[in-house]
Amino acid sequence: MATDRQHYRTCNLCEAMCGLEITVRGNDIVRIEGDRQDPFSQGYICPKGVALQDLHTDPNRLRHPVRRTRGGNWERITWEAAFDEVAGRLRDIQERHGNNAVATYQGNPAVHNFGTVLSFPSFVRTLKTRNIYSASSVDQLPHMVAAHAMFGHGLLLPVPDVERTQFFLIMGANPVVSNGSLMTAPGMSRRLQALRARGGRVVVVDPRRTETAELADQHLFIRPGTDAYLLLAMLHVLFAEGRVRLGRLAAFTDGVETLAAIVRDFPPARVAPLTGIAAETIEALAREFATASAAVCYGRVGLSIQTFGTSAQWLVNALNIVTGNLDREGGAMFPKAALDPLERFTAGHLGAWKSRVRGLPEFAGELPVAALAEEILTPGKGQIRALVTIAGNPVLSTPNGRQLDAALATLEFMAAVDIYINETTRHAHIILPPTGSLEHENYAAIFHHLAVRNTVKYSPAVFAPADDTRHDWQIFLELETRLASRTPLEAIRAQLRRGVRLGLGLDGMLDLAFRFGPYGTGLFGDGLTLAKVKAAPHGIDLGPLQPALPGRLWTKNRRIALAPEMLTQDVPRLQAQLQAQPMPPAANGMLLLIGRRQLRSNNSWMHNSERLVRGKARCTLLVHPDDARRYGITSGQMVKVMSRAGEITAPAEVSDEVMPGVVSLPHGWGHDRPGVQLDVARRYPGVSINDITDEQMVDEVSGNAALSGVPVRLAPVAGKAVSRPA
Ligand SMILES: Nc1nc2c(c(=O)[nH]1)N[C@H]1C(S)=C(S)[C@@H](COP(=O)(O)OP(=O)(O)OC[C@H]3O[C@@H](n4cnc5c(=O)[nH]c(N)nc54)[C@H](O)[C@@H]3O)O[C@H]1N2
Ligand SMILES: Nc1nc2c(c(=O)[nH]1)N[C@H]1C(S)=C(S)[C@@H](COP(=O)(O)OP(=O)(O)OC[C@H]3O[C@@H](n4cnc5c(=O)[nH]c(N)nc54)[C@H](O)[C@@H]3O)O[C@H]1N2
Ligand code: SF4
Ligand SMILES: [Mo]
Repeated sequence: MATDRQHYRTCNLCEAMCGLEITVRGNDIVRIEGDRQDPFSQGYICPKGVALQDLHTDPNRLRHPVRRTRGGNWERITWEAAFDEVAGRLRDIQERHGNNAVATYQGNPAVHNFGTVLSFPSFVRTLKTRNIYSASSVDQLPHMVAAHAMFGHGLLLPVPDVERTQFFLIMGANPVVSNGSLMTAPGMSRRLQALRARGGRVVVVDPRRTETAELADQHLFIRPGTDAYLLLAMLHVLFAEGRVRLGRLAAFTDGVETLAAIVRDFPPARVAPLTGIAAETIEALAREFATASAAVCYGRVGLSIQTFGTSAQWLVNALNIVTGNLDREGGAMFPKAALDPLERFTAGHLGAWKSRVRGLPEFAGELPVAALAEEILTPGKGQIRALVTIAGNPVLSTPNGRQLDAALATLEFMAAVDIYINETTRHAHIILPPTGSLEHENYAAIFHHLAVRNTVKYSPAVFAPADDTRHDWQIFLELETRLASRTPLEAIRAQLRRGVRLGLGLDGMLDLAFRFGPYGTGLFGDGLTLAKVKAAPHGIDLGPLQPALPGRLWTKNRRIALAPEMLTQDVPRLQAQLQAQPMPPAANGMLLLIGRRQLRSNNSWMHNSERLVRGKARCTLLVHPDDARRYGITSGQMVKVMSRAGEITAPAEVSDEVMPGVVSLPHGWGHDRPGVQLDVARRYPGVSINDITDEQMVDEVSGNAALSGVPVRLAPVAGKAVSRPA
């Protein structure tokens, strides 16, 4: 009889970094629980962490490379054959059509995998293509553009000091369900309760009365896409009433006068009809924020995936700055991680080149994914002919997924580094599946940098990798080595690089990063090393967040730019929209569609775990009772939802948790496409909201997709859920 062993590691599924205690007997997982000794998560865990065991044993998870046959079946091939064929096909297409004919798309789990974080960038550089895409542009790109413009680095992202704030203004985020984003903070309910228990206040601004709003002191419905106006009006009040106090930030902040002049045009009374929030409420909110002993405004996905995404993120930062709450205890602060991503990744640049067809700007070398389908479908020099997807499912997660789905079918060649044959990877010619997350070591390089407390923790592998499998990073290294070997001399260099990286391994690279990072003392001395981190299996507490400015600023003059031109360029568009109110959709009798994250989903890819999907169908359309009455819709009835891009049919759930004029559908569903090999998910397919989001709707500054606030019409129908292109 094998005995039980306990393994400790950090869950890599979402950003919360929960400590897990995994009990293993032989090769089996007995149970997964929260690790109470983890100094950061203190035992908190959500149902997805428990479902890691289902991923580990999932019979649909690929364990060796497969090639699609002419008949549409999949055959097993060797790793060597797979690497040679993928590299050979990509190189051949680049030789015939130019480097830009090959595109890459990197999805969300890549950021949760240390091996990929380390090795993917150099693989991509080897391709020398401008067609680089990722989930960033359906997510946090506006945060990065704003941070780059204001603080000088796209990754210098302020994090709410939830532990010490006394006023927490949450806009377009639902951390009680999402477990926090660009704010790594496991156990948000407990943290919000603690905040209120110490006399602090929580205010949530959201078109839906969310699970987070239920725990708040106040919830304000806001019309989707109008947050920038609310923030401008709050700033207007602060300037008009002489409440602007930058404190120590004044010594290194430029642009206060410019901002003051901009906000003059946006008094609360003017923006109230547009936002749906009364002028007195806006005034009171601004005053409360300014007079709290420590306050922080935090805006997340709901503020970035909208047409004024970058403006909204800019103004969130601006509100924190002009009230002196940036870089101060209880405000918005900059964590200090043991591995500093700012040193490792580019600070960013915006619009150094544009996408070929629509002219959307690059940021930090990436183009907005809203342009991907048209770049594949539009003939001409630079047309995309081949694609490599890495840990991404853009058919379900990017706007107008139907169009992209059709575009992928036209590619000359597609490869996917992925664990499943899903809605996207079914179009691949070759799939290269990496080891499962319990089969490799990990370090949350990005999320320690976004955490509400400084900690460090290493996650060893729980199981040895199965025979003849490869880790993500090894896959990229093999592809890179082949692609970089165009001449004999290059081949020798590439082999040398490969040798060094294989020799160091992930541990070697991590050890060096710690030694030369903020807590290290180089090769000698008693600073942080990997050995020290490994000796603390539950993690090491490095203390609360500390003020870091102006030293940490990356702007050339080491000053904060409160109103840089990169951001103020959007002000005329904001003014024009205000003139045009009421906004066109409402005038045309249309509703605005928003999303809805759910605790037991993780974007599109964890619906193959029975324990996460069983029970009542979750892919429902929330409709306010007033709208339901108007359209003759009752709960449970099928409703056709139509947009410019297409139409889908989903069951209605009539509820006043959404504001009138707004409907909500979760994303990441729609698993019934032909060829998808997800046996459980296919039984709970749902429909994909992104079949009707619109790739033409973007935040104009960054090109980020505006997935929220899509104008739609409704029609009650008989029958079951279906999805159809327009
Ligand atoms: N309408 C709407 N759309 C949205 C959003 C929204 O709120 N509303 N949210 C957006 C956001 S924030 C994001 S981040 C995107 C996510 O968009 P994507 O990243 O494109 O989608 P995911 O569903 O996360 O897909 C993850 C893929 O990675 C694979 N995978 C899982 N683990 C591993 C691994 O260890 N290695 C490899 N190589 N592959 C792995 C899975 O099989 C799956 O194919 O969706 C966006 N789309
Ligand atoms: N369980 C679970 N957890 C997850 C994920 C998941 O899919 N499932 N995904 C992970 C990922 S990739 C990310 S990026 C994070 C995202 O983390 P969050 O940003 O917390 O994600 P959401 O729950 O989508 O919260 C967005 C909120 O914005 C609201 N909203 C929509 N439009 C607007 C608007 O115009 N204005 C305002 N003010 N609000 C608006 C929505 O109603 C919603 O409540 O979650 C991560 N965690
Ligand atoms: S909250 Fe996120 S990190 Fe924590 S257990 Fe759930 S999925 Fe894992
Ligand atoms: Mo995301």
